Amino acid sequence: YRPVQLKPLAHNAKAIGADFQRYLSYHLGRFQGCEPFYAYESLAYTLRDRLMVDWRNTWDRQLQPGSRRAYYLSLEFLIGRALGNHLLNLGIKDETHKAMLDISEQLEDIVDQEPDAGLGNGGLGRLAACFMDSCATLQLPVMGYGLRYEYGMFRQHIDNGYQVEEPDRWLRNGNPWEIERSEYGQRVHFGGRSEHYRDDHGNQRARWVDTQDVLAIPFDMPISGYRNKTVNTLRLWKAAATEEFNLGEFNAGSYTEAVQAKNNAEHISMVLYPNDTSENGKELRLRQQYFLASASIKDAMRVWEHHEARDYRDFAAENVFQMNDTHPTIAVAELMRILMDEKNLSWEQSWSITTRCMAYTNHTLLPEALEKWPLNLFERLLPRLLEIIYEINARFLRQVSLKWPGDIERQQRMSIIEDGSQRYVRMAWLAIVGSFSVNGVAALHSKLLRDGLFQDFYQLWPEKFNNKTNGVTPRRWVAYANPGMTALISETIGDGWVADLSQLEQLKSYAEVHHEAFHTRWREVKLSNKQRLAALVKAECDVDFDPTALFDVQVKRIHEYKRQLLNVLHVIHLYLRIKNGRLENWTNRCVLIGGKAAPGYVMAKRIIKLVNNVAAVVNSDPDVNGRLKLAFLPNYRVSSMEIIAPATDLSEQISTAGKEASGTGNMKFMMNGAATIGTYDGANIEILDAVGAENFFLFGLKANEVDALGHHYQPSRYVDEDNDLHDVLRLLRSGHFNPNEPHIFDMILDALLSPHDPWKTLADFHSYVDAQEQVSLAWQDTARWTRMSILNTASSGFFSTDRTMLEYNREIWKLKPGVK
Ligand code: DL6
Repeated sequence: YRPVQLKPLAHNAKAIGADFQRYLSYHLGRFQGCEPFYAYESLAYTLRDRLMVDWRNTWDRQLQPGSRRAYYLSLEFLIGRALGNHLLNLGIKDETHKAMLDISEQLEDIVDQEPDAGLGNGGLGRLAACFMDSCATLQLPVMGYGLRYEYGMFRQHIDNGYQVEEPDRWLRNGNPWEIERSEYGQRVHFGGRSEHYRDDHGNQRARWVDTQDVLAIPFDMPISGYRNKTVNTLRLWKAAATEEFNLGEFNAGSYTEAVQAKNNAEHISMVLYPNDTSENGKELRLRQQYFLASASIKDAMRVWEHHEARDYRDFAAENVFQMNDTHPTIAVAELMRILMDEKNLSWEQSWSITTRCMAYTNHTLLPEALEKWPLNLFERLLPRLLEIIYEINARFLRQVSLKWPGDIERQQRMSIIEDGSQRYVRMAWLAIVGSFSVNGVAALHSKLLRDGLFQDFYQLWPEKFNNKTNGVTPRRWVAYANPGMTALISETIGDGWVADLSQLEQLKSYAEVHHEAFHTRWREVKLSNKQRLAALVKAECDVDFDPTALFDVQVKRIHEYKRQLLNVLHVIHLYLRIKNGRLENWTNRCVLIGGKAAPGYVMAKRIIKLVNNVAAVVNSDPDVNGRLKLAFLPNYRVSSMEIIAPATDLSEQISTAGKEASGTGNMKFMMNGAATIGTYDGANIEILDAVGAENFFLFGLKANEVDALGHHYQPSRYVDEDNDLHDVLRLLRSGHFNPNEPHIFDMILDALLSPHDPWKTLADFHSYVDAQEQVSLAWQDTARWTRMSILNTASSGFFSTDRTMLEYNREIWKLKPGVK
């Protein structure tokens, strides 16, 4: 059929209102006064229509022959809500607001109906979502590939202080943003065996036979750029049973088995693994990883072949795959398999293509998070892939032995196959060997990779290694989440900063105290954001936060290395000061902690219980009298951070140095004018450099000092030398916070006092308390604090994912940005 010329739809309130009404009545069959969710759905369709022309044009543009594209392969995309973001990007928030008012609807209420797309655990997944936003804004031809989990990150509620998990059926009412494209479904193979044969030319070949196949069905989500007529695509795969999968059993008369087989296939995309470090050894997880890698590579090849026969030797010139952590790195072996077994290329040709297409990002230094798969599982599930990995490894180890003849230990260390009573495939090693680029996500992290975890590989291929410091998108995290500050900044320096965050530098001169009017407005905006957060805390935790107090916030996954415990110890210390009448230089504080614990992570769950129990005591003690509040915010997610970040005064980034790869929450807070109290870790270091030491509360051991302490660590020494710490631990041990549940916090005390505590929490206590004292003093000088807050925002330009994506593009992807 002939391509139709699509006309852009009008952006005025009248047209938006009319389309909204049409969707509500004629499409959804709902009428005014219906459940508010349908208003959201109608408005989402109304907006999606307004993205469609640009979506299609972007796609056509990016498909031009000879154009190079990048694919971001990620098991997680923590995108959150879409409606408000598209309104911002299209620049039609005011008209839409008016259209809704005209029919007696409040836009804010409608926006609130959208469930968060929680398709990720934390930083790694949220980073992928920010990258997508920036690529669209920079008009880079980048497509995201992920999984369309039926159940995203679990919902958390608190019962008697304990975390309780509930499934997140975010698709219950459908997802108006997605478009199913079953015509582009792919078959993904599992099981079976490999068969070796000679082709017509007498060449030795292999094929994968007797497989059990699963269908991958793509669902596309639009990713709009900021006011630039560009809409990129996030393609999420859903698993479905093939026809024969069902029919085989069905014809044999066993209906139940037929349904079972269908369920098994569909399980693959059923649920996100709720772990922020890797889940080793779980068959379903490996199935998910291969399912994503295989479907996405096949799809990228289909797109590339688009109408014409292509010579695969050109593939690497036009396609690059960025692998988000080790999760999708089976893609290395899958691309090899397809090129050799299906496109009939030789090993050498296939390897040359693969190693020019693949790039790998590492996101963690924690050794327990390095994925490895038991060989027997691999063999059963992906036998042909394992053969290929063996061959990659054999050829690679030959290279190692040429460089370091006779160094057997090094060969063992570097082997993709880990030997021992149980043998494993080391996915990070496969990723490094198969990629032309390997990057960490902050300067310190990349250095520690080169000097530690990946040292052998760095010595072999120094040119592969590079750093790409993370960022966050200023559209969602400032322009959308903080409209008050956005208006003030734009009135002051113009609105160019939204798409070029380095322009925030111009705010630096306004930080000086003589800009009184600006300072006053800055504080007013913060105060109103704090009122909004206080309302949320009241609604969710029934705790009263006084917006004039210091808002001290730590929200992130609960993990021992992130040291929420250190924060709680400090709160107990402040509580004891109040009880003991030590109120010199007192600053009233509201401390907010939020985050989810992996369901199987017992210690993390106990830390949540501790926060809640300490909160109950502190908040109800009349002696405290408003000087200190503590709340645990349940179900921390993207949409709650949109309220939290703009309202925060003090950002807690207190991980054990050398353990947090980068952190990105730290950047969201900084952009919104919070000062950081933090260790010399991850991107904190770059934040400190950008804003200056006088505007950052640094404390604690450095990474090399943590290492040096190693086996000599004696936590009891710190307790003996510090009365404050001694008193805090004594109160905790006394059962003061758990009178009805004796000993439940013993495990926490034991961990803190163990010489084997890898997180060295007690070693940093004293220095943390001192830094918090400095915070309290700084807060009391309102002009100084305001200046510091403005300077944090003004210095945050570097932490835009626009900068990060430009670096990826300049040094790794080498794509040509599209034009409007
Ligand atoms: O790079 C994004 C994000 C970093 O900011 C965090 O510091 C880091 O912990 C996180 N890494 C992971 C790795 N999980 N696994 N495997 O989530 O990545």
